[in-house]
Amino acid sequence: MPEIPDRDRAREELARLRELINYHNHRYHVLDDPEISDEEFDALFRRLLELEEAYPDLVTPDSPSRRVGGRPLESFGTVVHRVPMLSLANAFSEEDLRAFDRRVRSLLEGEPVEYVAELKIDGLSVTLRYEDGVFVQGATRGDGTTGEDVTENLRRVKSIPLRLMGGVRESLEVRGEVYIPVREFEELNEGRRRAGEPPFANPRNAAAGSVRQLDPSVTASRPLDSFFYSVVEVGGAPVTRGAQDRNLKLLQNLGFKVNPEWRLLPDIGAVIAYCREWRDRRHTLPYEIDGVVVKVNSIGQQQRLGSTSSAPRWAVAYKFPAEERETRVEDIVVNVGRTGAVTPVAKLEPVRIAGSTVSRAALHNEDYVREKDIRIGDWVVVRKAGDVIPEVVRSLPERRTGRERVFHMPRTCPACGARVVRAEGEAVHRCVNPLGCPAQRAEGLIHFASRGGMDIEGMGDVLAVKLLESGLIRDAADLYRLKERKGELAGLELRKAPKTGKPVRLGETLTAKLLEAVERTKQRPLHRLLYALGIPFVGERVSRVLARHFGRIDRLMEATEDELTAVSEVGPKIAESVVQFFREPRNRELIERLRRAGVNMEEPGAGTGGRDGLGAVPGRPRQLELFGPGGVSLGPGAAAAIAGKTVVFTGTLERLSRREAEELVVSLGGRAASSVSSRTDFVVAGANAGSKLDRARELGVPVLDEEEFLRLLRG
Ligand code: 0OX
Repeated sequence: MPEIPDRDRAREELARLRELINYHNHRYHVLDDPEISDEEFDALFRRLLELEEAYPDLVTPDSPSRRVGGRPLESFGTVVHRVPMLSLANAFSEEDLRAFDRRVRSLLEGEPVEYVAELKIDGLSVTLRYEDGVFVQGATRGDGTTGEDVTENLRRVKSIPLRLMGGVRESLEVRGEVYIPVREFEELNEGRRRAGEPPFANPRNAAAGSVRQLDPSVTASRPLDSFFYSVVEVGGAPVTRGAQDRNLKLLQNLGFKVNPEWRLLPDIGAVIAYCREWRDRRHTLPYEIDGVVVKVNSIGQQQRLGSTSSAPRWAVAYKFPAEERETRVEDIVVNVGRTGAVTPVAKLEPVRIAGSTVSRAALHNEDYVREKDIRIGDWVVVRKAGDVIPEVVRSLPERRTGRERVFHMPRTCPACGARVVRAEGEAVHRCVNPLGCPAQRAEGLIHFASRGGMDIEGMGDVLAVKLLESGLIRDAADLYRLKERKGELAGLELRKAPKTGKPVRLGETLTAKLLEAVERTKQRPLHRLLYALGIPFVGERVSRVLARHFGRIDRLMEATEDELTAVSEVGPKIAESVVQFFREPRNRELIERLRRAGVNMEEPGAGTGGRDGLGAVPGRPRQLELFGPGGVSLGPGAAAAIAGKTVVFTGTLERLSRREAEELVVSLGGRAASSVSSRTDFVVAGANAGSKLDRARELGVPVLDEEEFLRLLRG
């Protein structure tokens, strides 16, 4: 081992080592073309660490040693973007691309236009600042105006240069995408599964989660990579000249990784051909893309085209159509739902579609299976409807071997053995044993306790099934008597421990929590109870309408079909279902037992009989028109606050149903999206918000609670 030299020599040697290590790092992580072995590289790195340990004051901000170690942060600081990080308008078809081109050319009054097409990397957008050639700050997109300071984490991404190549001294801001390649993503998840940690849903979530770690050493352990595509500021001034193709080359010369598939294209025809090509070839790439970004090449023209409040007019994101994949139907099983509906489900050979693995798809009913001619053992085409729900598009009879089997609905319920019948004119089969069927009772109880219903914290599917199986309860009303059987409840076996085989019991702490949670539900407003009862066709929205109109459950229980259909939004099907439900003696008995247990049966603030609520009363404007849906009052600034914004709701709101909230946003000119992305302007989180809230936090998307959202609307 060489000696530790004196300070001046150490300074010189360190400078040489930094340059050498940064050079070999670039060869390895950016160019994928190393010149030296890993052992040689490690030796250089060890020497750097040794000298820095001897002379800690000689550690510079661009030292490769700063890619390792580091202390966890308490929280991320915020960064106000000097140039806003705009989102992109979408194009979903070739016609949309042509419309984009027509608009661009008409705004540029017939000037010739060239386009740059780039793959749209499905990662996390980041912006980096360099001063005097050294990386000084990295931030997430956040809401486009303000992001999170993730400098220390981005320093751990090996393909991000800590010092720019070519001796650049001017300050610089560049933007790009941090992502995890598919193969590395799968390995990462495999490791997580082995360690008993929950796997990430897709590479993008994994990348976002890894960049948003407070402990930079966790980020360092994740296989993050990057591609850069924008130069936004040079020497403290926005870039207003030049061209995108030249900027991509510049980025490459500065040491950034630039996706090599970009093309300079002469017209929209060539752009469309490029989009088609990548639509079909996207799976040959080692990373995920969700489209193509098309940009006007000339920055001068970009400047003249300008931006709307949210997106540039000079760029568009072509989004690939829903991805379709072929896989095999391993089996068709049936599922017994809360209302006794027995529905077929295809068990599929697992296949990755649109960023997650699909192994099941609902087949709805027997006719659906017959019409699509889906057989057990068939090859089928599968896609995700709206990029979320897996569905079987069609079977591929040409790939049959003769060993496939036709599916038949079982004649008896797989959960209780009772008969399964299909009523005249109905598509679904039902188990005829609503009281005795454990599957129906379990589903009913799970629904009762669900978020939109009575929202019993801590009561998941497993516990619901165990409570029923053990005989501790027979139905939802028994939940309120559980406090009398505390001891038995605490001893309830949930499962066996995987290694020791010992029973895992609910225990006293969870028992106390569960009982408290059950107790709290007594105060829920009527609409939650109505939803929780699981009356067919009465979802969250209708429950609210009914609760507001009738005010008390007794009035609803006595309502006739005519009275019900007189309520706005209640059609004959709902009316018939409600009347039938309350005619049933066992349902009336259940409600009586809930009442005796102390469960609230009134809607706070509602009038009775439709004089005050949402009901359409002749001669009186409905609240909906005076206010927003759900009677939310709208101030003069409401439209200005919402118009053009993309909003995502998550969790349970108290004042509005999810649908009402979404309608409200749309009626004010905004967009209500179902999933959180970097293009979400803000998320409104109600009680028990789940993964969408996590995702919003990961991406730095602003989160409002219900009260703040209502305040925004009131102006
Ligand atoms: C990507 C990507 C994202 C520049 C101005 C609006 C969008 N995900 O790969 N964004 C952009 O461009 C910005 N380019 C890309 N290639």
